[in-house]
Amino acid sequence: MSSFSLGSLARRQFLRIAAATGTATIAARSAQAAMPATVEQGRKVGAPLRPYGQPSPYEKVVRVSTTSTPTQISSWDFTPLQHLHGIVTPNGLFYERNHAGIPNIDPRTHRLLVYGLVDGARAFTIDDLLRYPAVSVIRFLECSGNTLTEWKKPTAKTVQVSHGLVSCCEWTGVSVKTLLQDIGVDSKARWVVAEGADAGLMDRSIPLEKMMDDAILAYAQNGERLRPEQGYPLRLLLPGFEGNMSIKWLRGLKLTTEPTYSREETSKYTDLLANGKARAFTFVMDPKSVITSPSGGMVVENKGFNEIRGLAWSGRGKIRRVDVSTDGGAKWNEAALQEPVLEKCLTRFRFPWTWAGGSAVLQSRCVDETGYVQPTLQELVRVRGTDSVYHNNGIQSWAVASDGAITNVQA
Ligand SMILES: Nc1nc2c(c(=O)[nH]1)N[C@H]1C(S)=C(S)[C@@H](COP(=O)(O)O)O[C@H]1N2
Ligand SMILES: [Mo]
Repeated sequence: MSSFSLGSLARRQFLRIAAATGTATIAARSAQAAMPATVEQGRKVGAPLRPYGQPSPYEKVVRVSTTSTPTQISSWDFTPLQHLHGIVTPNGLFYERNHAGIPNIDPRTHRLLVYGLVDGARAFTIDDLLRYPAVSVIRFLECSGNTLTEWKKPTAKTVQVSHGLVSCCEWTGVSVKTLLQDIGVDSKARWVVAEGADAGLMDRSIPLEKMMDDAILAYAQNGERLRPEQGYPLRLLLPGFEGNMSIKWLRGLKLTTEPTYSREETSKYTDLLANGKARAFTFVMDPKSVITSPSGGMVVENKGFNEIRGLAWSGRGKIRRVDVSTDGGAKWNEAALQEPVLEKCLTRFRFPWTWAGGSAVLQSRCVDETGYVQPTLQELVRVRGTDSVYHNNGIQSWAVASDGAITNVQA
């Protein structure tokens, strides 16, 4: 038995090739460079290089915007969840929620001002922030208004419109903790007011504890600098908290003793209960899941094997388990979770379903690592009433008719 290293194997292969062709490699290479490109006869030459790639012209997957705003001043559009794969949302399909349009910000003149209860206010340029140690995490972002149309009756035709105000990407930036520790925080500080530079005057009070835990000053998403829609050149990212608090086009962080009670945390982004009181500061996005395929507007074409696919996420941590029902919640079956299963991140689940051809009601229900079980809509309504706008994480039902057509129902 002879043993040899990888190096000697490669060398032997090289010698064999050189012997077979009877030429020295160097000579062959220079002859190749002088030759024009060869085109197989009868074949059309393909498209030239592009400096920035685009999807295939056969793929028509796009965001769709809401029809319930009268102007584009306040606007939102939905991620096409039913057409995506895996857990990462491509940058061009990340959902958008803009209260006053997308500002055009020159990163050379933009500043982040950190002031209030700190050891000396400081203004940072984007280049300053790029010099700090960087962190990257894959985290979902969900508008707490996601699924707001579904409180009273099934309304959205597709999962894109019922659940598409959630997206997930790899965010890169500076952890807020690193920056605040560098500046020095006054021991009296408890809250941080984050301020946006758009015309919408978005400001939200965030517990200092959250800021020192896992908040990020993000300047990049999925490997490239933020898209203007996502807050270019800088946004706050508060993993697991309602999307509204992840202030885009971030220009200010003010450290205070008390929350500010801004418009966005009093008149808006509170949850009116049936007794006339409102829940306020409902920061964390509770566990939620939805079947994305097959889902509303689709048609199940084949009897027999169909894979049920969906997404689950929790603002409290990792998804521990997802169950799928095909009979409106009478019987539940455990779905497989696709790795990686990360905290505060979309988790893909799959369930092998054999459709016999009759009618069915498809549902998914998730449990996170804290043991929280996703409620039915009825359970949620019992506690919250139907005057709430935000934080609808109820179980979604899709009815499959005997012809395979799928519609949004409440089961
Ligand atoms: N400055 C600013 N920040 C903002 C908003 C905004 O309109 N202006 N919208 C908020 C809301 S309601 C949500 S849900 C998220 C949406 O982030 P996205 O557009 O990147 O998906 O940004 C939040 N941050
Ligand atoms: Mo939002």
